[in-house]
Amino acid sequence: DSTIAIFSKSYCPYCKRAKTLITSKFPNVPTKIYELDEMSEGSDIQDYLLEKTGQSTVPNIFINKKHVGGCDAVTSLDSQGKLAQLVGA
Ligand code: GSH
Repeated sequence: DSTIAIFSKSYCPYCKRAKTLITSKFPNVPTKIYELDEMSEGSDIQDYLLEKTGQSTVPNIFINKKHVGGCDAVTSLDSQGKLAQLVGA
């Protein structure tokens, strides 16, 4: 399993920012990116994520199977120095 899972949409600027932050900070950490707008099941997955996490927006990010939130959440964890700790890197 991947350490980080990012549910994204390919055109979403917040997703782009979050993907860049994570892949540049943790290039060696297994990360799976799902572009929901490019998947036929994308809207079902988004509905499921809403049910599971209460979050309807993308990016919707999980680290070590724990729901973390979106772009704002990872940016703020990073600036508090807590992101690497969650990732275990
Ligand atoms: N504050 C959110 C974050 O930090 O992640 C902003 C995310 C956001 O607004 N995402 C938009 C969204 O999910 C796409 S750019 N819109 C609803 C949708 O695509 O279903």
